[in-house]
Amino acid sequence: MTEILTTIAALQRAVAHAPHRPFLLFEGRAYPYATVAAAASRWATRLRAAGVERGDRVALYLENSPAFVAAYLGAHMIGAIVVLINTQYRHTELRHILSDSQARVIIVGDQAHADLVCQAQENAQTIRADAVVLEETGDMPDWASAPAPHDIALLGYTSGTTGRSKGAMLTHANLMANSAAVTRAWHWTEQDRLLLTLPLFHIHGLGVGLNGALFTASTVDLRRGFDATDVIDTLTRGETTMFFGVPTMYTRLIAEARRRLAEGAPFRVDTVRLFVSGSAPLTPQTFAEFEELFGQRILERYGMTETIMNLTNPYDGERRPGTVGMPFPGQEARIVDVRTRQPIPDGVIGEIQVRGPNVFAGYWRNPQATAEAFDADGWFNTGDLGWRGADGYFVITGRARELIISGGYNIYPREVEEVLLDHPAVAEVAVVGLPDPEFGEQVVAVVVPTAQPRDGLEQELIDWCRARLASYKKPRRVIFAATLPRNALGKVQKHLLQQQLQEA
Ligand code: MLC
Ligand code: AMP
Repeated sequence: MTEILTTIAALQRAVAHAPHRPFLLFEGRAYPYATVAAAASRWATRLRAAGVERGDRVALYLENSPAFVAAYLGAHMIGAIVVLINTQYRHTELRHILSDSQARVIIVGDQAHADLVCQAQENAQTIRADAVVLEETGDMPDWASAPAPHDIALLGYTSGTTGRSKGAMLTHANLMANSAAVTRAWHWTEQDRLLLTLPLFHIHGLGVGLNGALFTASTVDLRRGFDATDVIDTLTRGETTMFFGVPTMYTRLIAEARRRLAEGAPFRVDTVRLFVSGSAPLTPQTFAEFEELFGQRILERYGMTETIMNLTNPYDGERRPGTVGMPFPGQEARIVDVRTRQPIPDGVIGEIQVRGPNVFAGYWRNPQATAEAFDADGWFNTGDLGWRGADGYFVITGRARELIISGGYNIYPREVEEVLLDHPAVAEVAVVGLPDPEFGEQVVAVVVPTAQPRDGLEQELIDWCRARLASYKKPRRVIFAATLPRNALGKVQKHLLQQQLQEA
């Protein structure tokens, strides 16, 4: 069998092999592989007409839908680079991503999103997702302009400590090497049906979920978003074989299962052969409660936008709570000293480094950040801390970079701090993450005000952030303080602040 090295080669294989098999199920309709390929081809034509050429950027600012998938593959059909944008992003994030990626076209779901795009970038060329018909078959896809394996397929914007996110360049070969590894490790076949409620604009939903299905020519039961009632109803109907989610989704499934049990309303999940969790740490408590209620051991894995999937608990062996398992087939991982970046013995905490065909090609238009991310032997510094046990299981213990993960979404304190500093009532600010029972962590802002804080200022600052950034980045609490704890160099000591707030 020839090796599949681009998304379009995977699509072509699926169409040749199983044209009538549903690729997507969405809101009561089935979209077979041949139909999605025909719709992608119409998108390719539409994008060409808009002036998009090979290597140009096409941004998707779209909710989950078959149109998202058709536009994604249509852009790839003509060798364009897809830029992923979270639909919660507002002016600050949009303006940066659109200008940094220099997207030629932005595909939007509705007028409200088109307006947000135009406010962020005056000359943006937007196309509505409904501009292209999805349901028809008929046109034969034009495979002639298909991309090459080392062409860039995606820019996934993700950030470091600067507050400005960077576009991680994932090639087609990266995407498909990752899908090959994931599908092998998790025994994913064309018989599978994945219930996918994760957003397609991040790597968990797209790079693991959608691409894995495309690679195996299997079926995705796609939802607009996550709803615990709908998920348990769907699993009970008995056709789903896999579910992937972030820990917050599992917490909500546990609560929903308890509610049903209390009401004597039965549910079943016996057709599901695999539940996977990732994007944030799954607590051993959630693991145990889920096993007790659903009779299944969640498989936890670890990934990143830059690398897609890195480490996984075994499918057949022991799925050990509190660990993220071992490297996927064909990949490597090791622990190094945070300062010297030299390998250190098992059991000692250091930074996790990874290497393999899944690892991205660098940051878009940012050679300096790219150079800092890799060592001379091609190991990528993940910025995550952990240790490896003698039996090969990795444990993540924390992060070397400042990052808050809330419900599987990343929040960079610096980005929120910059927005708060623009408010006239804020003199100084430090944003930290505190433990949260539902989202894992929550955003808290400690503000030194310019004057005695007036009534209602806390809510005003929260609304200020919500108007400028994705809503999930807004502080859940604002605490006013006279000063911030700083070290001798003047740097805010956030660990002290976190400690004080947790003790308070
Ligand atoms: C939503 N809200 C959140 C939030 N999600 N607040 C904090 N943290 C979150 N994660 C807020 C909204 O801003 C809004 O606030 C309110 O909740 C309702 O929004 P919603 O969209 O209706 O929420 P809901 O559907 O319940 O979302 C919860 C969720 C979602 C868990 C389903 O957060 C989610 O899909 N998370 C997955 C993210 C993901 O895919 N991450 C993978 C990244 S890739 P208001 O005030 O405006 O009403 C990666 C690599 C890897 O990390 O390893 O996978
Ligand atoms: P992103 O930059 O959005 O791709 O998020 C990637 C980050 O999510 C990683 O660097 C980790 O910090 C975190 N992450 C992903 N999976 C896990 C996991 N299973 N356990 C703990 N952290 C995780």
